[in-house]
Amino acid sequence: MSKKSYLLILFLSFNISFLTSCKKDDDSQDDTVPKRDLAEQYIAENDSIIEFMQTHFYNYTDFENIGSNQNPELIIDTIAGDNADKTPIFEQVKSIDIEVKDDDDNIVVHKLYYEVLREGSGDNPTVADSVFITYKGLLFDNKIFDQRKSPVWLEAKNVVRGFQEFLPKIKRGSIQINPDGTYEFDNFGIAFAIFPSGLGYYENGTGTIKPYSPLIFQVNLLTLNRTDHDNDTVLTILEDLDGDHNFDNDDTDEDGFPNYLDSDDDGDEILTKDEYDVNGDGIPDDSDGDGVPDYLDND
Ligand SMILES: [Ca+2]
Ligand SMILES: [Ca+2]
Ligand SMILES: [Ca+2]
Ligand SMILES: [Ca+2]
Repeated sequence: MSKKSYLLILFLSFNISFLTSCKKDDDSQDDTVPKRDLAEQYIAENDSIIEFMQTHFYNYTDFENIGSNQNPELIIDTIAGDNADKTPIFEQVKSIDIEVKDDDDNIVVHKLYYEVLREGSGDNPTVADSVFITYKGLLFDNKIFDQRKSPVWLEAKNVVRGFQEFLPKIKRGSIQINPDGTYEFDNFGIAFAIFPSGLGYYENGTGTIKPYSPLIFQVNLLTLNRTDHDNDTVLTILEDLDGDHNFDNDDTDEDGFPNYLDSDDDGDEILTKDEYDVNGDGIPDDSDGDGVPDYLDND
């Protein structure tokens, strides 16, 4: 693919909003249907995900010993008939635990199941980075609800929680430049994840996704960019001080701008970039030795 067409894709990707977790539009909600309890819904959905994984397999033989420039598509099917001897997904996946808050701020731990299909050759994104990906989204009835075969840039912090938390499990590839100046990505990470609606669209659904639907995604992670949204030299991932992967609830000087969008995080009128790491040793400066780095310390 040429550089020109990648630029076009970059431009088009600004319009991509499907994966974005949008807040609910009150006008479109049916108030007669109360929202389900998150803890109860999670237990029911996790049971159905486990049952699905015990009774289904994926085309794992297509991913054994794949070359660095092959990208098979994930196919999931029922274990039955000719496929009765296939290994169930349940025996192959790993899981991660993700804390989700319900409306009363109670934490309900959600399991996300995933499998890496090709390791990838580079480093991993964080939950704050921009990623250049192709992907496919599937429902349990095998219907594709979204697919990008041409790569798009997405910001991990702007997509649904399960997708955001899954991305750091995948490594990027390398760029191969051809003699004619075109380039392609090689040996990038390929993985899939299955997660409950508490990490997806929950009671809202969207498009062909019904409310309370678990989701399956295959992601090919071509490359990534580290983000520093406010250009204050502190990477966005480091501006999530409480580490909850929500970047909007960290606002040291309480000026209404979360730290990742604030070039003076402690409001002392010294720009963060001028007090974060002045001696350049890679460790945030702490002049008065009180344990609070200068850029977050307004005295
Ligand atoms: Ca920053
Ligand atoms: Ca946070
Ligand atoms: Ca900042
Ligand atoms: Ca400051």
